[in-house]
Amino acid sequence: MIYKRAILVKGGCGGDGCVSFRREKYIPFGGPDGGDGGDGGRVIIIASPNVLDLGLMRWQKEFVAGNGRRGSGWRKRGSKGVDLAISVPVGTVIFTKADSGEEILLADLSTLGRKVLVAKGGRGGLGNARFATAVNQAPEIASKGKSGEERHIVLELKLITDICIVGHPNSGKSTLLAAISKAKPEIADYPFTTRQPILGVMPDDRRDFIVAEIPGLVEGAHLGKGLGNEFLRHAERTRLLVYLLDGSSPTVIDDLSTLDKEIALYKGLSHKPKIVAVNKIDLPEVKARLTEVKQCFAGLGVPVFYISAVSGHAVLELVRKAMEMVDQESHDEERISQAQITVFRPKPRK
Ligand SMILES: Nc1nc2c(ncn2[C@@H]2O[C@H](COP(=O)(O)OP(=O)(O)OP(=O)(O)O)[C@@H](O)[C@H]2O)c(=O)[nH]1
Ligand SMILES: [Mg+2]
Repeated sequence: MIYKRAILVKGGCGGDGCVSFRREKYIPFGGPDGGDGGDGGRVIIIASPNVLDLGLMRWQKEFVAGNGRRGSGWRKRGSKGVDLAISVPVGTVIFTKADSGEEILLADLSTLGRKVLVAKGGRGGLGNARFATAVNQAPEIASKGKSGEERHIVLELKLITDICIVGHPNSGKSTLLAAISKAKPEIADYPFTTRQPILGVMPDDRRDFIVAEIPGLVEGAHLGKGLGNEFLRHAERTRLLVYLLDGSSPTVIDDLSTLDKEIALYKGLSHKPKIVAVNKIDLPEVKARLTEVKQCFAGLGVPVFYISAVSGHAVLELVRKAMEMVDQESHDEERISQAQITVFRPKPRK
């Protein structure tokens, strides 16, 4: 899957204006009748449900809209250039590149059907009919169509999810995802089985919850170690993080602080609501250490669950709490977005 691509978008060129004079039987000196050129087409990017990644941009780097047609006699305007609509997945963020190389946010296509104009078409040129004046009644000039806007843009896909499961490699993220959703990820007893983010749908009476698993994080992930760094961007737009710890790891208590440190060091993730889940408690060695682990995690200040993704122990409780926290978070988001809407009311007339 492709999550980031830089492309060039170009609006179509405007068609040229036309130089033409009316010539008909019994109408001598019919006057200038050259029509204007048509405007160039625009490049639009649209969030579509049928596209899963930015794979279209793997080979194609330039996206050019259609050119406007030339004007013609009888004051006929050239036809407009055909607009080019590029479909991208919901959750694509678009940046433009400044001359300094800095990326400036242009649009965030976070809802289905949202679209943004990224390159305008050039204006069509004027035909000679437009240049006629009282002094110059037979102008032999027309203007050329303008070239379309040209822009280097960067598209970045950031998945929009309700719950994101993060954890060290082999902690059981895929097993938990398979247990709580309809996803069927690959599960194996070696690290980095999952190399791409995986989405699952968790059905509920009220609505479906989207759950994601991102590849395992290792120490230094925020600096690019392992696979995690590239995929942490998908955790940026989740409502809840589930820290999944491998209960059978001898360093399970330190694992939590390593994981939390990596998450905190990645921009914009430290404030996210979170749940800690210690997995694999069906194993005898984990059961033996459970009291000690519980004591260490008692004062964390976040909900902690002791689960077994394989046997399903306490998974339902974890899911219920997760749904409750996601609902709370979406209510908060709604309140904030409503508070940001300014309503302008006209003053009553005297
Ligand atoms: N006993 C026990 N084994 C588990 C449990 N959950 C996962 N496992 C095992 O742990 C191993 C790793 O599980 P995965 O679900 O692939 O772990 P992951 O975190 O997705 O691993 P990566 O994708 O490689 O990072 C598999 O052999 C699972 O069967 C559990 O609750 N109990
Ligand atoms: Mg996995």
